[in-house]
Parts: sequence; C-alpha cells; structure tokens
Amino acid sequence: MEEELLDSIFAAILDGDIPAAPGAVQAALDAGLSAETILNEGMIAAMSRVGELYEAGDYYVAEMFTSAKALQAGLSILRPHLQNSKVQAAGTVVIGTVKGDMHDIGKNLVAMMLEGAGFQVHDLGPDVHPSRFVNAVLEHKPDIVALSALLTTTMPAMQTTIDALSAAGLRDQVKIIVGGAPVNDEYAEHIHADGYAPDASQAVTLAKAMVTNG
Ligand code: B1M
Repeated sequence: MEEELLDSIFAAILDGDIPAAPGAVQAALDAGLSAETILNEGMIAAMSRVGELYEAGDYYVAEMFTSAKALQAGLSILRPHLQNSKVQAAGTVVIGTVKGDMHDIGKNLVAMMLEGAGFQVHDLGPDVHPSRFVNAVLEHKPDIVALSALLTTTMPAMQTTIDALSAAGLRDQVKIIVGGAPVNDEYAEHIHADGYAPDASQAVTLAKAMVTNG
C-alpha cells in the first residue's frame, strides 16, 4: 500500500503529470505516510531519476522542466506538513540561488523548512546577482545568508557573492551557509563560507546552531 502510494507520486513527477501530483501526495498523507517519506522517497527520488534520464539523453530540458512543475505542485500540498516543527528558533535569513542559476526547488525547500522552524526568511529567488544579496543584507540585517547552487558552472558565484559581502564591509555581520547538489564541505571551506548542509533539514539544524552559538 505504502509502496503503491509512493510509486504514484514518483510516476506523477517522472511523467511531468502536473494535475496528478497534488492528488497523489494528498492520498499518501491521508494514508498516514510522513511528509519526510513522501518528500524523500517519492518526490526527490523521482527528481533524481529525471536527472539520470536527462544525463542519458532520454529526457530533454522540456521534460526536466515539466517534472519540476509537477514536483512544485505536489510541494504545495506538502508545505504545511513540512512546517510542523514544534521547536521555534529566532533569527532572520536571506536566501537565494546564486547568479546564473535558475534551479530553485531545493532552495525553496530550505526556505520552507527554515520558516517552519521559526526563522524569518527573505527569499530573493533564483539567479540572484551578488549586489542583490548585498542590498538585502543592508535592508534586512539577517543573521544568516543562505546560498544555493545546482550547477558546477554557478558554484563560483557563491565565492563572488561572499567577496561582494566582504567588499561592502558586511562579511563579519552575517553567517554564510551554502548548499546544493554539487557543493560539499570542502568547497564551503575553500570559499570561506561558515557552513555547508547537504539537505534542507540539515540546513535548519545548521542555521539553528548558528543563531544559538553565534
Ligand atoms: Co537542471 N541540471 N539544468 N534544470 N536539473 C541538474 C542540476 C543536472 C545535475 C542534471 C543532470 O545533468 N543530471 C545538471 C547540472 C550538471 C552540473 O552542473 N553538474 C543540470 C543542467 C545541466 C541544466 C541546464 C544547464 C540544462 C540546459 O539548459 N542545457 C539548465 C541550466 C539553467 C540555469 O540554471 N541557468 C537546467 C535547467 C533546469 C530546469 C529549469 C529545466 C529545471 C529547474 C526548475 C526549477 O528549479 N524551478 C531543472 C531540473 C529540475 C534539474 C534536476 C533534474 C532536478 C533538480 C531538483 O530540483 N532536484 C537536476 C538533476 C538532479 O538534481 N538530480 C538538474 C530536487 C531538489 C529538492 O534537490 O535542488 O539538489 P536539490 O536540493 C537539495 C539539496 O541540494 C539541498 O537541499 C535540497 C534537498 O533537501 N540544497 C541545499 C539545495 N540548496 C541548498 C542550500 C543550502 C543547503 C542545502 O543552504 C543554503
């Protein structure tokens, strides 16, 4: 039963069936599956398969795009269930996907889960120029700046963003966390970020530790 429900979520996303995705997610929730299981074993697993098919030349950008839309449609149902955290953290976060990078699903998940944990989140969207991060830090005075990148070609924009914050004299006023599929601990250290998280829930743990421990 559980497997069938997860299979139908997986299929809706893999096939880019935008109308079917919300219903499949709702059915799994109604059957008592946890939001985390639905997200990780249904939705993200399907997206990984989409990536594999794209790499193999069986899917094109158009299919990746429709699958992303189906995932987003499913997320709209899942959103309140991912935000049910009982522990509330105080802190402000400015988040965005770096310049040149249009991938925003992972970033949206991180933003959503930070909000669920009680953070005030200013989401600048995808393709954010370093100067927009600088302006947002001046405007919102966040505790944390969170940078996402999904492409190896846009990872260097994380460095450029950190450099822009340094040049504006703001680097010491914020903690910077980074993440996204091609990013790792080593890269975070290399660009002098303050931390790296491999997924949205660990980004929340990291952000909480940063506002608690300073
Ligand atoms: Co693109 N794409 N894409 N794509 N796309 C990838 C990333 C790719 C790996 C596919 C592949 O080849 N297997 C590949 C990158 C290769 C590389 O650089 N190594 C790729 C490519 C090549 C491209 C284009 C260049 C294709 C082209 O045009 N020829 C193009 C680039 C456009 C641009 O950005 N300039 C492109 C375009 C697109 C679409 C627009 C069609 C669409 C994005 C739609 C959207 O986001 N609104 C898309 C999609 C959907 C993907 C895949 C299939 C799925 C990404 C996704 O949403 N995953 C992806 C393949 C894959 O990842 N398997 C692929 C689900 C999401 C929940 O995971 O974003 O990894 P993710 O987020 C995770 C963690 O990474 C982490 O938390 C999340 C999980 O909890 N995380 C953070 C993310 N940010 C974080 C920040 C943090 C902490 C954790 O702290 C701040």
